[in-house]
Amino acid sequence: MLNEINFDGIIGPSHNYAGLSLGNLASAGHAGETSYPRAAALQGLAKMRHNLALGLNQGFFVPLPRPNPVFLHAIAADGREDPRLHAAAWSASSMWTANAATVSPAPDTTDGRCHLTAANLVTMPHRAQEWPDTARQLRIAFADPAHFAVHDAVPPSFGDEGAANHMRMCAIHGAAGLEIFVYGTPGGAFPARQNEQASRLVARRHGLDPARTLFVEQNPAAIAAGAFHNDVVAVANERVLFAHEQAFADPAATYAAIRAALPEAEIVIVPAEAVSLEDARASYLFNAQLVTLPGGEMALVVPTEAAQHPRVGSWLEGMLASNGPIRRVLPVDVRQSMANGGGPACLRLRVVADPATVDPRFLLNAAKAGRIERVIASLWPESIQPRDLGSADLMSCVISARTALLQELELLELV
Ligand code: SUG
Repeated sequence: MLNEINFDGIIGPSHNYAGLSLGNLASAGHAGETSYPRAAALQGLAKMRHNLALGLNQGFFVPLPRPNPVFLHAIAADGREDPRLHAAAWSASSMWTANAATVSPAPDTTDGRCHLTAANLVTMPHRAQEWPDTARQLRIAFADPAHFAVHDAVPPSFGDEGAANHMRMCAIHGAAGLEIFVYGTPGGAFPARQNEQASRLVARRHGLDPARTLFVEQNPAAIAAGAFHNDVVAVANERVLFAHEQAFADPAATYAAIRAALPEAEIVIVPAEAVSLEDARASYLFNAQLVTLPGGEMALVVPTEAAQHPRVGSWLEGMLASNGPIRRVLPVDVRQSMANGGGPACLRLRVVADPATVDPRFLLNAAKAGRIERVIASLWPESIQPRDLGSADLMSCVISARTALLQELELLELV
């Protein structure tokens, strides 16, 4: 049976704060700080366990090879390069699997298979190196050609950030959906990472029905306020869209187009007078996982920062007291990822599929979570300072930690 599976990125042993992402104010604000990879990965694992305990399907992807030898070779690294360029080779940014790919589930596509296109992430050098290794992993996890088609990234001329700029609305996960691609227009203070042509190209490749596909422009003011991805200001699940009033360039036309394509749509709009774009960016209210619990109720899995934020917290209380479609708010602590601009929703890629068609090595259960935890707790570095990046000791530590994880998960073909 088709169901939503959330694939979280296991946070890699080289997690650090090098401040590499222009326009991502959390990344810039924490540049140079000491990071705690072990705590980070345990926080990510705790979120996966939290969602598993809710009765949701949970999968994971393993960290990509870091420092990336292919990237170090490509930049002719010899110790004289810009330290930020060197740090890029060490970035653990593949943890944010919402940027791994765009996913169109089988009911939406002409050939009745689930299509995944790896995101090229070309706007940021430290992220642009991810996709060949991501595609390799996707081709193992979703290897069954009767059910899945995995595509390489779109040409680098068109920036593509994957599921972070894509939403899907439908009556229930297994039914045909409305796919909404959200792109940015360049010219603002910060990069508009998602290019419209990339979105259109992905939709054509996936064989989507134009009558059930929308292309919507992000509000340039949201990007300027630090919402470098659409998922910092909006999230959708089944018939519900939860969005900031200023998420889209033309909100009224966007809501009308959604309602025309999906009459049962319910749109929950958070007004700017209650929660400003700045509050949304600082609290990551919308970078939440909006999920349907096995009983049919919808829950919003928010970062603790959102629940504790004075205006956002009281808005959430008001929402729960009203009779809206979102019935529960569940905070999770992913602070180490948050400090690099990655909330609960950044850490997961949603795939609607029958779990029986996925390579079981990528699916989580309680016993496997325990095994992953033991590897992280014993081998992930406790802390990293950006100046440690490049040290031979740290290099052998992060490489052997990742290899031990792959061995534990019987995924050594990804070494
Ligand atoms: O691409 N941060 C990531 C955060 C990605 C969040 N994902 C979603 N919103 N879906 C980024 O900006 C910081 C890395 C550093 O600065 O070292 C970073 O890459």
